[in-house]
Amino acid sequence: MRPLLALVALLALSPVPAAAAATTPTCGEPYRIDRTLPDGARWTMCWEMRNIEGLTLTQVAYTPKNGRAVGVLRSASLAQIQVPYDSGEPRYEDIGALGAAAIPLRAQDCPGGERPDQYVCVTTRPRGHAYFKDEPYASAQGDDLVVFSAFQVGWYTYLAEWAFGDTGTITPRVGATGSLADFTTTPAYGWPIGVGRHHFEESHSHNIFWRLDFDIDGRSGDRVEQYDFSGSGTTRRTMRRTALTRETAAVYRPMRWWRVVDYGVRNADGHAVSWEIDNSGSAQYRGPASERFTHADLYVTNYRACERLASENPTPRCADSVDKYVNGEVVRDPVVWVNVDFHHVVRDEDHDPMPTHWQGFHITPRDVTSTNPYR
Ligand SMILES: [Cu+2]
Repeated sequence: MRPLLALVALLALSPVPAAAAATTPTCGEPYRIDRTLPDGARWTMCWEMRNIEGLTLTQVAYTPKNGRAVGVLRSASLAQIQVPYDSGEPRYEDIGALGAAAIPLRAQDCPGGERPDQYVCVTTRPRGHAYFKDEPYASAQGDDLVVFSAFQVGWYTYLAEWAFGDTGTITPRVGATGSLADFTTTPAYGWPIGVGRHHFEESHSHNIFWRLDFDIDGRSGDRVEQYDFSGSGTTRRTMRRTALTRETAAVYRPMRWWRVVDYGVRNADGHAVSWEIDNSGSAQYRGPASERFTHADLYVTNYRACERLASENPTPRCADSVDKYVNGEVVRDPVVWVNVDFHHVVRDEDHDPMPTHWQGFHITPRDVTSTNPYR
């Protein structure tokens, strides 16, 4: 091998490059979050309260215990909350000015944490067993860094939460609480609450979209892949990888997942660093033809600054919804849009104040470290 090629090969196989400069957040106080969890893993990022998207996290980087920092997301935010009622009307699109709807948090709303301003909570929360085995005995507890804000939208309070695990997991979720909209309907479209069968509350969906601009150690080299495992009803399962090289509207199926991978960034085993996306927790709401943005569970688009929301996109000279962002472009800098839907069939328990119902998805590191990240 010629020296230059040898050097290139060596670089390609080296562990996550020492991109310390690229993974140090450029924001100052109070917008900077830098938290080392009890086991030694570290997350750094910046937060901002955008007028449209509300809580937005940028420059998100993960440093495994005893490892090097790796950039994960350039930005992450909510991209729409659509609330269509089962009778067909109304059909709310709740994101438009989420930043103005932020609710001030009291100390008790941010247990054990800090409020860098009155609308944001940064705290650490136990996650249960990180691992546990008997022979030889080994056991540890895991923790998450949690960043969240609350928003008042009509009757509902939405809790927008991001949990960053010491194992590198990212769990975005939204809780809906507050008060029911109190739409009385016919038995066909609702559920009786109150005494007897006189008052039917209308069923509805909360269709939530997240926008994730992945940048695995910088903008270049990120690819999105879809994995499927065929063989239902047979003894064998075979893996099929589909590279999503062009913009895509993808539908969830059992045993299907996606990952964002950068083949130019490798762990100590020489495996490409990637983050896997599991969107198996959705009710998969599909609206009418006029709401095509609800017709897929995960969209991959090439980065465009003006593409901010999944529907009712507010930016001039830009398409209106995520289904239209998908127009055959080659994906060089992927943005992933995740759609998770919850069908809320109201219960007696939902009387005011309504208990929180949660929906979200999981992002899991795949080959970011070459071994158990706790080691
Ligand atoms: Cu609801």
